[in-house]
Amino acid sequence: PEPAAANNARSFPKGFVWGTATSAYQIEGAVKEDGRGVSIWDRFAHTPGKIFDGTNADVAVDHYHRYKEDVQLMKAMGTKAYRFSIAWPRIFPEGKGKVNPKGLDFYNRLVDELLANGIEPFPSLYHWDLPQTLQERYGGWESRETALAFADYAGYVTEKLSDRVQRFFTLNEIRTFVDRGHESGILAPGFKLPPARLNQVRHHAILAHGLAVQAIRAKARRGTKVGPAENIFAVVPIIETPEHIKATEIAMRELNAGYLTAMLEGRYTDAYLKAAGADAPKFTSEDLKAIASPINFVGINIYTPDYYISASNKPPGYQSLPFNKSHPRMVSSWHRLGPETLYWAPRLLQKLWNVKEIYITENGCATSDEVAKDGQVYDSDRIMFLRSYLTQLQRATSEGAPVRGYFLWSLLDNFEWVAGYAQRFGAIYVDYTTLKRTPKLSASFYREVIARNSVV
Ligand code: PNW
Repeated sequence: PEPAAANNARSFPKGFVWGTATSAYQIEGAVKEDGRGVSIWDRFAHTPGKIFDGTNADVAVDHYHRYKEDVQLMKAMGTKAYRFSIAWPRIFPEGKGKVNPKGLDFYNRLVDELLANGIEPFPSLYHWDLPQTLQERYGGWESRETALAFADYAGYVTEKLSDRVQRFFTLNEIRTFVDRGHESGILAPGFKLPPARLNQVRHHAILAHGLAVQAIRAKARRGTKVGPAENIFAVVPIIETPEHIKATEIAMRELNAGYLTAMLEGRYTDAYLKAAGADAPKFTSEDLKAIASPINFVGINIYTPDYYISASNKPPGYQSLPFNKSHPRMVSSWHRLGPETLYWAPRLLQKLWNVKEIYITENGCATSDEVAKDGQVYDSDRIMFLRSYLTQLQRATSEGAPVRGYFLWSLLDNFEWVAGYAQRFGAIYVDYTTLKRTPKLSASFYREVIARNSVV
């Protein structure tokens, strides 16, 4: 990448892609329209007791009908890119078999609207809304059938959109939907599986990624680019000395062993297999080859840090640190402040696996936003959050880390999964009664960052 402009030490490389991100179930609503099938999230959100505020996303922020207005809001912020997800059950209402052309029509309209407004579409093919039929018929991600069905769906969608869309993400945050959906059970489908079955779910999810990459190569227009969007463990050496950095490198590889490490190396690490023992996933060497199908870029969602120090005297050579009780956090209880994550994640991807194209596919925070008497939303803490994280990202790019773009999570306040509508991640405030959109102060901040291509 080109180094930062010499005249501004806080600049990003020329052509840096600034965008916002959302996902289908969190914003679209219209869950029964135009032939959309049911997803595991419809089922989960309608199960009493699962969602903190008892809500669901039947309407969400009605993006399905308001997408033109939303594209204008993106444009007003000056964003050049938009990461959204395609709802699998809109395209294949039962996950496979009969296709629903009206479902695809919506994404055709959205893509055209984005392009007409100078915004590059970056779709994800899966953001957790598995067709319910696949859950019932095959046991969802417990079955290889789901991975195979995903690849077929991925091939179909990319064949239709790749005349206008250059880059696709496969699955969003495999770690989150595997572990939180199948181990703690706080996300859909809400299971608490024993280790052997959990490891098999994880294996099928990364296999789905790999098979989808192959299907996209076979079906999409030549030159279509593809990669994952993973919630990696964002490890950080708490003290930046060679000793602690070395330990953090080992931690990066091992913690992500079931996800990115397998995708990038085509193998499970010895430590991963040893720790799993008799519960290790069942797989073939063909599976591993598919999982490691060559990708064009790596997307990473970065929110919260994991701090490490060296423990060179005892294996595995690293030690994770607990958070001090007073360590600042954002509204989400899991969300600790750790801006250095946006420096270290790209540096480690480059160092360990020689990754040549990186996108920050999500970064942002929930804050306790309210509309003030003058009609404005003064989210000063979101600005503080973004400035501190972006400063570290700029540090990475100025040292040559190949980060090509950044997607702020999220464009709009939306359905925050198990938290319902109680946590607001948007740069744009949504009144959930009127669905009126109001750009927050952070939207103005972000507009200035984009206009100057520099931390401001
Ligand atoms: C991501 N964690 O989820 C998802 O991709 C989004 O759909 C979601 O709205 C956003 O981040 C905010 O939560 C995460 O515990 C959930 O570290 C949990 C964690 C990280 C990301």
